[in-house]
This record gives sequence, C-alpha cells and structure tokens, in this order.
Amino acid sequence: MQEKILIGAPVDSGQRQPGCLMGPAAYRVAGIARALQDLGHPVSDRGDVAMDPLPEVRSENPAIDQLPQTVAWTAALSRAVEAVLKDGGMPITLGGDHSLALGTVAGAAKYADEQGRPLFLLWLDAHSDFHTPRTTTSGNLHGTPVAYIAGRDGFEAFPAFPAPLPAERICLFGIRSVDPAEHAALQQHDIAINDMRVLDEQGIVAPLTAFLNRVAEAGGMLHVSLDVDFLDPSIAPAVGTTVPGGTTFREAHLVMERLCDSGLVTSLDLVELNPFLDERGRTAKLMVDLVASLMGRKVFDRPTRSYS
Ligand code: HAR
Ligand code: MN
Ligand code: MN
Ligand code: MN
Repeated sequence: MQEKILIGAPVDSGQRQPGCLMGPAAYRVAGIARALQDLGHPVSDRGDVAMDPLPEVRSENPAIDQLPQTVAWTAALSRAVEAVLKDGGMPITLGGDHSLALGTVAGAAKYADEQGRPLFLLWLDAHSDFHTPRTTTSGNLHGTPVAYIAGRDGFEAFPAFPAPLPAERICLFGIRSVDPAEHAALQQHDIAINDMRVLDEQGIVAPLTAFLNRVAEAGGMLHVSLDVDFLDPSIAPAVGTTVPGGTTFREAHLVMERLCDSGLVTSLDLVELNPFLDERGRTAKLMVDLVASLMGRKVFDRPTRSYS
C-alpha cells in the first residue's frame, strides 16, 4: 500500500486566535499514525516543518496580518508536499490554520504540472476562503487560499502559484459563510459551490459524485482540504471560527467513505484545529476518525462503485 506521510504544519499566522500551532501535536496525541497503521497503511511522520526565513514583503492593505510569516510558510510547505509526492507518498498535512493550504496546494499543483496531470481541489469548509490580500477586511490570510489557487490577482508578495486551477477543477463543499467581496468574485468564476442549502436539498452523494466523476474522467489528482469548521460546532467545537448549521457526524463520514471508495485522493490537509478550544480532545479524535474513514475504515464492504 502507498505510504501515508504526516507533515506537521504548526501554522498560526493566518488568523489571530492563538492555538492552531498545537494542532499537529493534538493529532499525534489523538493517534493519527496508529489509526492509519491499524488499517494496514505504512505511515511515516516527517515531524514538523519549519518556517522559512522571513522575506521582506509588504501589502498596501493595512489590515493584513503577518504577511511575511505566511509567505514563509507557503514556500516551506509547498516544498514539503511536493517532496512527498515525488517520493510516491500521500502527504497528510496536520495544521495549523487554513493559510497553510497556500503552500500545500501549491506543492501539489507543481507536482501535478510536472506529471502532466490536472489537479482538482475539494474544499470542505464553512467558508469560501476566496479573498485576496487586497479584498480581505479582517486581514486574516487563512481566508485567501482558494483565490490564490484559482490564480486571482493580489498575491504579488507570494511565490507565483504554479499552474493555477481553472474554476471547473475546484469544488467548495459545506459553505455557509461568504463575505460580500468573496460573493462578488465567486459570481465571476465557474467554481462549483455546494453550500449547505445544496447539501440539505440534494444530500451529500449527488454533488460529490458529480465532482468525483469529473476528476476520474480527467485522470486527475485530487487534493482534499478539510477545515474543522466544515463540521457542525456541536460535534467539533475546537475551531476559532465556528459557524452554525454545519455537516453532521454521518454526513462528514459519508463524504470520507465516498472519497475512499473513489480511490482518487492524492493529498490531504487537516486545518483549523485549535486544541486550546477543544473539549477533552473530542474534535481532534473526530478528525482522526474521519481520516480513518477516508483511508478505509468501514463497517461492511460495499460493492465498488464506478466513478466515470
Ligand atoms: N471570510 C472571513 C475572513 O476573511 C472568515 C474567514 C475564516 N476562514 C476560516 N477558514 N476560518 O475557512 O476573515
Ligand atoms: Mn478554511
Ligand atoms: Mn472555515
Ligand atoms: Mn480560523
């Protein structure tokens, strides 16, 4: 079986609430490596990535917080993810706030481009994270990675995103908090937006299958970025930006089970866990259980479904 490689990313610069830097340690304490080994996966933990030296960068938006730190993390994590993919492993990045996806998806995109394969992105999140450093009013750069990945302007301080993803290859799932500037920009793009109303009305399976079919037909790689706030705060309290009305325990597991059956996932982020806000580790443990579902834990085998 393909090796699963854990990359600790104690990134805390994308938002202002302290605590996300403890995320990688919490996943290790919650037993992520053992959960994967119990399913038969070889696992290696590369430890925590260190941030690059701080570059001299600035933004004309005075609200922006910790730009040099976030640029430095982006460069370091892009190299880390690309290196794991080159070694034939599956990178599982343990965050860290969602700004880490500026780097992880850049690394996956670089590798996919070198292989001549299209990269697809599944963004499991309450938020669309479609701000640019120019449009954000909070100044929190964890609200920007999807815009960077889609090639929007405004990221001059960052390394140029390798081969930006066309809108058709991006799928937002679980969305229920979108700022006005993000809303306006999303209307100019053809990104699949499965907000909570779509999931309420159509369920998880139909919209997810439609996207997975596209990935399969294109022979694509698939990066999955799982934000803790994708989940309803009643089951996952350990996140700084809770939004009511999130996915239930079973909806989230069903997404993971379907992703597992598809066999399409090539890289994964676990982001926004703030262990300081957790209740006896329940959110960290739930995230580990979701990863186990993605990696093959199931009650009974079902006949394999086709995805094209
Ligand atoms: N849109 C808001 C902002 O830009 C909130 C962004 C929150 N993002 C995350 N990750 N927690 O999804 O500040
Ligand atoms: Mn997010
Ligand atoms: Mn979010
Ligand atoms: Mn946050």
